[in-house]
Amino acid sequence: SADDLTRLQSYTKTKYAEPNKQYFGIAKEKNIIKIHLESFQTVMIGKKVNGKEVTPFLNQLATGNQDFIYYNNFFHSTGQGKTSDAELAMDNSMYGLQQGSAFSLKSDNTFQSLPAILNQKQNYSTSVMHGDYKTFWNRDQIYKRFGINKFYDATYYDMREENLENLGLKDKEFFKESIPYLKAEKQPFYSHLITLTNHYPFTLTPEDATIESPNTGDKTVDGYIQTARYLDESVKQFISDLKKEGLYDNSVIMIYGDHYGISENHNEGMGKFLGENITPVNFMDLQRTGLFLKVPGIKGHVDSTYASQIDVMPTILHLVGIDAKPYVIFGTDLLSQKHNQTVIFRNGDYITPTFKSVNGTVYDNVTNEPVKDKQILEQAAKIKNTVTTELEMSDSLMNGDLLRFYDNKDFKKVNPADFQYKNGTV
Ligand code: GP9
Ligand code: MN
Repeated sequence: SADDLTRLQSYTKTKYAEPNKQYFGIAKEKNIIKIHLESFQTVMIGKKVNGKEVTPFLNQLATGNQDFIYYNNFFHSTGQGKTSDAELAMDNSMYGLQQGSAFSLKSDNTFQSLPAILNQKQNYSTSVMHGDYKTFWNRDQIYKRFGINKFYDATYYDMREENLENLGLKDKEFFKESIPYLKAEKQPFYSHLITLTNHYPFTLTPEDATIESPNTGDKTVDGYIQTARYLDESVKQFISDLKKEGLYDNSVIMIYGDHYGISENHNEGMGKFLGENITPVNFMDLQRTGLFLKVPGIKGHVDSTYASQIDVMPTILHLVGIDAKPYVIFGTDLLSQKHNQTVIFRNGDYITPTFKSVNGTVYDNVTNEPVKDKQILEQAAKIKNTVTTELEMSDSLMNGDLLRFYDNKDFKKVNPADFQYKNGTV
């Protein structure tokens, strides 16, 4: 009801983090290119197999010496909706559902999404590109509610058999064929490119496998190392093409992992690869999926701020010079002095820069041993309450479709009938 909306708004208002004056509007009118890395976990950064780096290109970006800010304590906020939950969090600053995928179950809801706001406030053209068919995850329905103008799905790409691997188009081919579509977008554009090859069960043809298998005895982990390398090479190729085509300098570029690729079922193989025993506590440490952010006018560096996917929308809004205040947003601007560093997971666990809560027990981040200090435990109990409240708020927003009651003078209601995703002709 409208009362629930009022409750929700009074909660999100207290979380609002005002923009950092130094950066507000610094990326005004820049293109925004969003590169979604399927199943990428930052534990791969710096790792080697027989002396060879798994992700040499991303490793360079992660030094902070390139143009990118590397957020090394950036986590995913996804649940059962996997890729779709990551997309939801990034574009709406909210959580997925406790069960199932909001893309599938809540696609009739009203949203006030980042793409729609960018389009309404600053005339951005918005698009998604992906080498799979448009109905997967119900994307062709929910994207209309997000106000996404164009959806370049598999029908826009050369899907001949030799170009495919696992669920769809191979990433290198996908990025190559996406370049002309990007060039054709009216600037400034907001374009979201979703990769696919680094996906369970992590298969690859021998020609595409350019790093040796680590031979952990677990096929999934072994495959993951090789598809992660393939992903790394495909991103390298894409960034170099963006430079060639003159799309690099005038664009904000964000690169992020969507969710874990290696589940608890593979703790043994993963543990063997990492040379450590994986417990439920350090499994949380592996939920870092990373954010690499290039903003024209901000020098690359490493930033150890704790954050998650829900923090991206307010960050982008402020970078292009739109105040996040009038919107219902759970995350906080990464560059704000008031950024909130408690990272909330969909299952109610959380992590802060110093301690984490896993399944109700609080652990120290340095030792991963249970915390005994009373003061910290008291602090942790308070945080746990906020975590519960926040997830309840997000659920009530979703389940009550609360944004339909929000008459926002800074937002024109999106009419899904205005959007149609025609098939491509490739
Ligand atoms: C499919 C893709 C995979 O189009 O984005 O989704 P996932 O299985 O990772 O949720
Ligand atoms: Mn995914």
